[in-house]
Formats: sequence, C-alpha cells, structure tokens
Amino acid sequence: METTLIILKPDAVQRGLMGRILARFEDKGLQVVGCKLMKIPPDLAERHYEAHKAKPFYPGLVKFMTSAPVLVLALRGNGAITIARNMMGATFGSKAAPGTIRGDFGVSNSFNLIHGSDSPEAATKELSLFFNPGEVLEFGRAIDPWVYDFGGGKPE
Ligand code: IDP
Ligand code: MG
Repeated sequence: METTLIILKPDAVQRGLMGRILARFEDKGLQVVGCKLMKIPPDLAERHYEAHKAKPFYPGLVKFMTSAPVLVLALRGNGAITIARNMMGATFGSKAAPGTIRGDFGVSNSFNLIHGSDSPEAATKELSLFFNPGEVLEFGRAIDPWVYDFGGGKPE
C-alpha cells in the first residue's frame, strides 16, 4: 500500500470545495489516514517547493500557499500516488481535462486547487514535512474487503 501527501490549497478551502474534492478520493476507495487544517508557515512552504526554487513562479507560489489555511491529507491505497495524480489532472486549470479535479473546478494556472506527491520519494519526504510521527494512522476499514480483492492474499 502506498501513502501520498495531498494538499487542498488555499483556493480550495476558501471556495468551499474541501468536501467535494475529498469525496472524490473517498468515492475512489482511497483511505484517509491523516488530516490537518493548517496555515503553512513560510519556511515549510519553501522546503515543500524546494525543487522549484529557481523558477520565476516560486515567490508567488510560496506567497499563495501561505496566504490562508490549507487542508493537508495523507491518502493510502494500492498505487495511491499515481491514482491521485491522475484524478488531479494537468497542472494548469486551463488545460486540465474535464473529469479531473483541476479540470472540473478551476480555470487558473497558479490557483490550481490541489497538490499531490509525484513519486514515492517525494511522498516520503512530503509526509514527513507535514505530519509528525504517529499522526499518519494505520487502521482497517470495514469496507476494505469490498474495495480490494484479497482472494490472493494481497490486495488486488
Ligand atoms: P504540479 O502541482 O502539477 O506537480 P509543478 O510543476 O510541480 O506542478 O508546480 C508546482 C505548483 O507551482 C503548481 O501546482 C502551480 O500551483 C505552480 N505553478 C507551476 N507552474 C506555474 C507557472 O508556470 N505559473 C504559475 N504557477 C505555476
Ligand atoms: Mg509537482
């Protein structure tokens, strides 16, 4: 099972879209194993987007991400990282396909509603940035035997 770090960005929280976006992930079968409403401090936003430090949009991105509260989520499932990225859609709201979160809920390229880890390495790093030890939980769900086929011993 993989765990990915999702952030519902300030625009998603301000526009009252948290529930509708989270419902998509729950409907898909991904498990919420961590959840935190927070205002990101500037140093944390800078570390989270470290890879983009040299990009022209970096200062604006850090300003946006720290401008108002966000909802930080840890989502778990088989292939959760790729599943969540596909559900998010392309980076720019203007280009994201209909049916995706960015494609359905926004038109802006920088205010694009959601962040999701893009690799297992990024997920490990980002989860440790936003969650303290013990804040990402391990628990079974009553629906798990219907979400996954466990006939072969592991979830399919
Ligand atoms: P991703 O969020 O789809 O992984 P990245 O390329 O990692 O996209 O960029 C991180 C974030 O930086 C984007 O989600 C978006 O908010 C912002 N961003 C990326 N490219 C641009 C740009 O060209 N103009 C303005 N903002 C951008
Ligand atoms: Mg990225």
